[in-house]
Amino acid sequence: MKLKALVLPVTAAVLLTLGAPAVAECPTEGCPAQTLGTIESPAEGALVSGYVRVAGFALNGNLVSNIDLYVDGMDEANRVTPAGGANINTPRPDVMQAFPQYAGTPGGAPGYEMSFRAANYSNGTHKLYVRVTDVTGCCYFLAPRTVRIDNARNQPPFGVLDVPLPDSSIHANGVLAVAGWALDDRRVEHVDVFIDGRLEREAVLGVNRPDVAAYYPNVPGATDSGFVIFIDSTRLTNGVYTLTVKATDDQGQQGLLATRRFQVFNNAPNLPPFGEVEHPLLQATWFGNCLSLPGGPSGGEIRDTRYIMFVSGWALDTSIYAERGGVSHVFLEMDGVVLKDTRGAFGTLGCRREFNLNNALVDCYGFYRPDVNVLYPGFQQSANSGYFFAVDVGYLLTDMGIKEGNHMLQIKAADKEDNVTLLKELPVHLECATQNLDPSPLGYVDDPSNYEFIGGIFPVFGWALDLDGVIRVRVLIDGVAQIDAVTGRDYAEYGLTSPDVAAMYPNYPQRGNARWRFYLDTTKIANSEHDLLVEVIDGRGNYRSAGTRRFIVNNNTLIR
Ligand SMILES: [Ca+2]
Ligand SMILES: [Ca+2]
Ligand SMILES: [Ca+2]
Repeated sequence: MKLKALVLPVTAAVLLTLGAPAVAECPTEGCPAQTLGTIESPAEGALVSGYVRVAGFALNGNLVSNIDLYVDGMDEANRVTPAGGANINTPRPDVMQAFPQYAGTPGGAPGYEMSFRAANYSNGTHKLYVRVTDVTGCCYFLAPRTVRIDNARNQPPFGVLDVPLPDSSIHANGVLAVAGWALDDRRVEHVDVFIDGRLEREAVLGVNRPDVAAYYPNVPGATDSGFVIFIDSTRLTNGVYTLTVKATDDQGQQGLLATRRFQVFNNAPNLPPFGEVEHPLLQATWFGNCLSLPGGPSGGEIRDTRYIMFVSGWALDTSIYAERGGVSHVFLEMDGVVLKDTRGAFGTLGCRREFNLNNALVDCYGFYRPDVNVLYPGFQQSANSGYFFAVDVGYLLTDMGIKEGNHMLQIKAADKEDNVTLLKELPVHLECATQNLDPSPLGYVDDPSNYEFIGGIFPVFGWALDLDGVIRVRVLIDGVAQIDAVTGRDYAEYGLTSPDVAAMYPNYPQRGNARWRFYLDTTKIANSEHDLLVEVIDGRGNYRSAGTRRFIVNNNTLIR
């Protein structure tokens, strides 16, 4: 039944393509005989205004290199898309289901999307033409579309709902993620999420979407057009629901972004917690003072405040019943052995004040996280979901008997009924700073965040410290040193203010000006997942890694 519903509109689209006009300038020799495709949006005869989204799919088996939009004619003068101005080769599982013979071919992701500005044309009837060019140079036009432009009309907001996918079910932790983007000819005022017709939540606006900006280049605000909200699905009984997302502009004009069916099937009354580990980065070096101070300044597990390593992030739990749901504690393990637990002995709250860190609260769960609260409204503890551990590596290496070298750090969260989730497993390297006379650098990447999608020339921000002093900070992508796209140097601009770093690491030189900036040209690296390694050259001339950040490049690349 579901398959049939998908096949019908696609088959109708093929029939439209057969009526497309032939184009003299495109070679036909050696080109695939069969082409498929259509302009799905706007619909035939649609009344349009503002920024008109033109989207559909095109397929001839080859990888598409370019898709161009023409208005009122097929000559070069009628072309409206700038070079690379269309988002192409996007996945369309529904189309692949209808045409399985193309699955696995280079052209197997046949979606496209672009836009034009209606105000550039007079009111009245206009014709849209879409030309598809593949990597072999073969090209063809899709059947044209007629639209009516009315520039006096306030355009309803438009956009795309990226998740949930159609007919999907909820993730195992019970969180329903709703995310996409919305644009308007004026300004998107709010985006509302409805479940079975009832307003559930207002989404958070302003999420960075460089990919949207790439194919809506002349829409102000496209860079920050993303929205997102997370909903606790355990508050819904198991079953099928309809999700509706609407955006409203500053004049009260409403636009429907999407309607989706999704299934709630929470197979246990109490699901495990979820969350994020923000510090440390992957493959960070953790170092400490291994000289056996008799008992240390306090006799406790924090002995040398110059070498404190931090672990931080947030954790939440879905819950229908307040007495059962909720995070009870977060704990750290090294190679499977518990190092620290926010729950103290006999189930008491382990949160404590550390004398050697100006009585700061450490090894705690429950720190104020307004950012998490905004994204996870209605979840228990979401305002106070932060956790924070302070680890003295010298104490681990001397008193706890852990050996220098590579280890696995595991950060876990448990709920009130002891359902445990591994939030993250991070390889870390432990060493004694006192043995090699080269204390390792400390560093962090503030932006991009973990697994963030970035594009274009992206300003990477972070900070770096070293007890020997920081001379240079270099950025390596997948092991290759990068050149700053603005300065042309092979190192970052260092010395920007960092009061937050100074507060955490009061004993380090340059702590107040430890931030760096590096303009990364992401167009020179492939559209995929990459590792960004921060390398510090210190005052002794040592080159050392300060940690790795994983991110995803998503550029609208043009292959002509
Ligand atoms: Ca509008
Ligand atoms: Ca739970
Ligand atoms: Ca050093």
